[in-house]
Amino acid sequence: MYAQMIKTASTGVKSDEDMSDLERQFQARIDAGEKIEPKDWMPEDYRATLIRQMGQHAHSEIVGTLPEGNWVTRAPTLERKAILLAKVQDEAGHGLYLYCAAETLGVTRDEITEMLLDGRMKYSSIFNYPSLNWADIGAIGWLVDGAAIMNQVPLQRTSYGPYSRAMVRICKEESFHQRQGYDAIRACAEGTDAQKKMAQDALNRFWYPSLMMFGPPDSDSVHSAQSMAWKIKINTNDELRQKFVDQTVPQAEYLGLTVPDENLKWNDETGQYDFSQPDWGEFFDVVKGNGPCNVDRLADRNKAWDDGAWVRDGMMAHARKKAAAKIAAE
Ligand code: BYC
Repeated sequence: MYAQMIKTASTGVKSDEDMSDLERQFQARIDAGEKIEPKDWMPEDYRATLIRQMGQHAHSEIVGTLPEGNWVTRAPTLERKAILLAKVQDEAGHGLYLYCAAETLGVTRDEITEMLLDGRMKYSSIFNYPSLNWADIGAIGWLVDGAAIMNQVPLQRTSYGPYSRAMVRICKEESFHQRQGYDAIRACAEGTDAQKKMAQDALNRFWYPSLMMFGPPDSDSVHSAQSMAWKIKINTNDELRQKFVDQTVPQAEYLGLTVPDENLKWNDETGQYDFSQPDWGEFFDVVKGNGPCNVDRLADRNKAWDDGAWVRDGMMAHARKKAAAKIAAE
């Protein structure tokens, strides 16, 4: 079961005195803005943090294909179907780059996949919500990919070289995804009354889960301080959530849709929107495995893994045969 518990916010950042010489040299490289490469020395906690975050990120891309894949056969036009299919393929590709990047840290793709399948590793909470109608596909592209870009653009500057380079390509594709989502929901919002209602309903259901994608409030974020000291993370969860709200509210206004938050208000003093926090109780519950789709998502991924076993076995057997033939020829 998907039930890894959230730790309490107690993790501090290692002070200079507590570091070994190697750790101090490592921190100096980070502070100087150098990239860390796979063969460089790194603290074990840095490696573990990256495997956790990159693995979780890769799993999110793969699990994220499920709510969208659900609508490929029911897209309203051939053009929308072709676009959605290409987008879903891109997301699967992002998962693959990230698995490859994670493998440079000494973990295999099979190992981290198994950790997803038996619930030891997480994926983004957002994908435990269902996609109920076509406007949800617009909302996912607009809001979910919009939140993803907000989080991922700074990750292009993350300190681990392979992760940073993977993010450059991923961000280019995500920005196309966000636009296709906005265009799909715009078509609904400008359509018949029924279509407009569908677009509003999608915004109502996806708004707060999208805000949750940035992680718990900074006061409850266990990893932020150390991850930011290591430049694995560049911004805090709350900073990115605020930027997302500031960027998205005018987009909703342009569509003629209402963000489902009575407290949403422009604040002249801060130059930002004031907004309501999501229900953090719901977030922690979803992350523990109790969201509307957790069981289905993991069942789908487990089935895909089991159904694909013969392909993996066949490819391994072929690779062994080729290697043996090469040795025999030498
Ligand atoms: N869902 O200390 P914190 C996509 C966990 S893919 C579930 O703040 P951190 C897309 C967190 O793991 C989007 N769990 O953590 C794909 C930790 O638990 P553990 C995925 C969450 O790592 C297809 C605990 O809560 N993007 O966009 O410093 C189609 C405490 O949190 C969530 C990435 O993965 C969550 N939302 O910060 C469309 C980006 N939030 O591990 C779109 C890379 C927190 O100790 N990841 N938790 O058991 C990150 O930037 C960071 O990992 C996070 C969390 C900001 C997500």
